[in-house]
Amino acid sequence: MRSVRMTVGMAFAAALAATAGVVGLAGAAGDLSRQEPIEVTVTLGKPGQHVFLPNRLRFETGKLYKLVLTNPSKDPHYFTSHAFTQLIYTRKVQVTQMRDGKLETLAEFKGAIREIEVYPGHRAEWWFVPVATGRVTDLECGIVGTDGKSHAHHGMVGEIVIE
Ligand SMILES: [Cu+2]
Repeated sequence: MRSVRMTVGMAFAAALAATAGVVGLAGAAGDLSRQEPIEVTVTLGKPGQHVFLPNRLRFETGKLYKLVLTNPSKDPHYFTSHAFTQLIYTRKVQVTQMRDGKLETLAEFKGAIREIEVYPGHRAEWWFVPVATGRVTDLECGIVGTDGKSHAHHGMVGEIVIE
């Protein structure tokens, strides 16, 4: 008679598989876009200056981020980085505003997003999960001012690192 020997590791794996019902699900993290978001705020422009504040952003794959884009300046500004959009999964974009001391949502957009323009005095929230690592340097605002030069030319550029 051939004896069946089960190691502790095998027993643990079998128990996990029994709990999960399906072996392949034992280590799955579930819906990554449904976790509590990590809030990151980027200010677009400040009086007399076309800049992203901060202009170096860092994210990690697998985490849900709520990137809040606020524009306190008197000009509209873009948050544009095509390379960045290739490294993330967008859950939604929301247009929000403060009313009577409460943040209310005016609109919500779902699907792939390529760039966001925020008008003076307003804000938008970009909810996404980075899915690939990389360093991109094409973050810029392409709006052209009355001087015929783009905001990017005046320094409204930035870098995004996903680790
Ligand atoms: Cu701009």
